[in-house]
Amino acid sequence: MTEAKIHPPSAEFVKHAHIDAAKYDEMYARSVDDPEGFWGEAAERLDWFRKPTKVKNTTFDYHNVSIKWFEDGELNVSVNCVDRHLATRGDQVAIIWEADDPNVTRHITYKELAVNVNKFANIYHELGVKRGDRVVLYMPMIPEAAYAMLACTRIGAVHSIVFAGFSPEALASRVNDSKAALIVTADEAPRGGRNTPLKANVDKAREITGPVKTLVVERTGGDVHMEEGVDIGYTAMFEKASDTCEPEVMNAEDPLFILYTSGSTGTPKGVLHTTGGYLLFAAITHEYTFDYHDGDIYWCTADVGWVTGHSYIVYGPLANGATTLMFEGVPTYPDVGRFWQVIEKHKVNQFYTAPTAIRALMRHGPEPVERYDMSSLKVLGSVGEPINPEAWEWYNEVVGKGKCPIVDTWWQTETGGHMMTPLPGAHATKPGAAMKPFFGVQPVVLDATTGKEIDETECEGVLCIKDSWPGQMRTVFGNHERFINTYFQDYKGYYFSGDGCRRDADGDYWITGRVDDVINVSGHRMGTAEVESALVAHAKVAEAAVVGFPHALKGQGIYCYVTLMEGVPYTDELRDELVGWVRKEIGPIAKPDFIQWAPGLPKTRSGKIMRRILRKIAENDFGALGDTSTLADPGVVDDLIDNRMNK
Ligand code: 6R9
Repeated sequence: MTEAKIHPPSAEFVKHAHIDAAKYDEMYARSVDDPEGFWGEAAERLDWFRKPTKVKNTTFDYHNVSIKWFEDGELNVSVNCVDRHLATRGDQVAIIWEADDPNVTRHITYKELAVNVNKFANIYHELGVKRGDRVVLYMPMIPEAAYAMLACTRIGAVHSIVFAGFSPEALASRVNDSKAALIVTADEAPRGGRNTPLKANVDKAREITGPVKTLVVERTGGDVHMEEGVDIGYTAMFEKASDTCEPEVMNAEDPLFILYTSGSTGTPKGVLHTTGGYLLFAAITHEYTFDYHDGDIYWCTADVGWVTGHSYIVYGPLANGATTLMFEGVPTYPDVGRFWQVIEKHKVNQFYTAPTAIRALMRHGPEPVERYDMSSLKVLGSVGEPINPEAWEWYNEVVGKGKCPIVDTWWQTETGGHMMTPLPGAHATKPGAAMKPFFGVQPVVLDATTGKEIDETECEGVLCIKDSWPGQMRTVFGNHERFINTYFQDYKGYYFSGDGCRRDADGDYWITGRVDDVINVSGHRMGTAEVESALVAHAKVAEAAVVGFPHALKGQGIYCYVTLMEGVPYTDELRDELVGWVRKEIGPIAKPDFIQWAPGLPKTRSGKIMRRILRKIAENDFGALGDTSTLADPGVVDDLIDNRMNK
């Protein structure tokens, strides 16, 4: 392996940074040697109704996994993200909203945020939502999405956001699983000049779930069906709602939100985060990873439907009293310069996006970037998937002009916040490396077969975490056993991330991608099992196996092997129909890139599909199929290769 180019931060950057190299080393050592002391002090950055006297009470013991942080502390998230800033920064902008239409912008100050959140909370009360109830949000990227989240926290309700790109079917299964008391949506979601019919999707979802009360924010004013007694218009409620609502006193371990995410098996899991530890971890990582300073303008391009939007558009930045930019649109509308135009317009200082967006934009060359003034930028961030060195270099040179440290942040829905990332004033960066653990995070590399920790500095294996950190998920909603089996069973005593990683000779970490049956399509996580179960739900499909394959833009694409029912002919029309079917069942992000007809699938004698072989065939890598002798019928492999070649 040739050693990567190393990019140290400039002396000027280091001088103003919160954390330099020496401080990182000192703080990191303390965070793992004395977690109680480190996190106990860190917790002082939050406002507590009752300060915690206990800090950490956690065990990864397979038989009784239990994670509690600050367990006797009491606080309220909306107080931390809104009220406590009013005295010092009430007139400072909290949220800059940039609409899909480039001519529409809104600035919401902390004072205005407070009014909106309090009113929204009173609307919930009015609709009968109580502490502990689940509220599903199916929303466009509008400030009301942030109000809806914070208002839940104010009254102690638990939000569960469903990404607006998910289908009615996917929405229905999440509404049912969380037994939601209320859905909050909008009439339509404008994106890239087109409107997604959110309310109509809710109507379809309710054909499956039965009537669930729905609050409808009038985003476009488009014509939607409003059902008497079930659907409630937002504006009318808002106008008459009082702007003061007492915050609920929450225990640090009370549930804050559920977010469904894909795993290697079964339906998506409801990842549950709680109040104190999550908020602290989101806030501290936001400040240090982006080297956020008071007055900076910070922009994360994610959607609030993903964990990145939760932690790094809403909770982390607002807990820190930051100005956070919320963008409704897409990077290519009205043209491919949109990101850069927004950076110039709002003088963005920290910019956080995904490799898939960078790859899509770099295809258009430097010119669309050079049209705009990028001089406000100080730190660039990357998240969601491994960033290839070409995209990293382009991001560094064309966008950052070689002067902005790039923080490649590795983390997961389950981890609540950044787990490994360079800190911009402390570490030199290497294109494609997640570099160093964040404070309190103890990564270990395990040998996949023995499950033993590898001690050598330079190594490769599966990435596990040795001990708990405050932002860790606490359970799978309604299914603690599934939580234990998914994350603590394969490697006893550790949290298993599902990712592989390499540690280089300097001790820096490189994420190599998933080692399970999860694929990453444009930074979106998807279980191959979900796509398979959508396919076999089609009347003409007997069996399906789905794998990821390398895709130049999306990182990974979706490759499906499909066996049809006896006597059903393999036709191009049916192929198109199945592509459309999966799209409808799950949503556009799950649209298959390839469907290959498979008269048979390679299976072991015990009937297990050998995906390793299917992955190789999808990659056109027929030379490295490995041992096929354990297959029940080795002949199916030749058939699949023939089919692949003849496509
Ligand atoms: C935050 C988020 C988590 C999975 C994770 C890994 C991949 C995320 C990455 C990265 C390499 C990075 N991933 N960040 N891989 N480098 N900087 O994306 O959460 O949607 O739960 O996905 O994404 O495979 O396990 P989530």
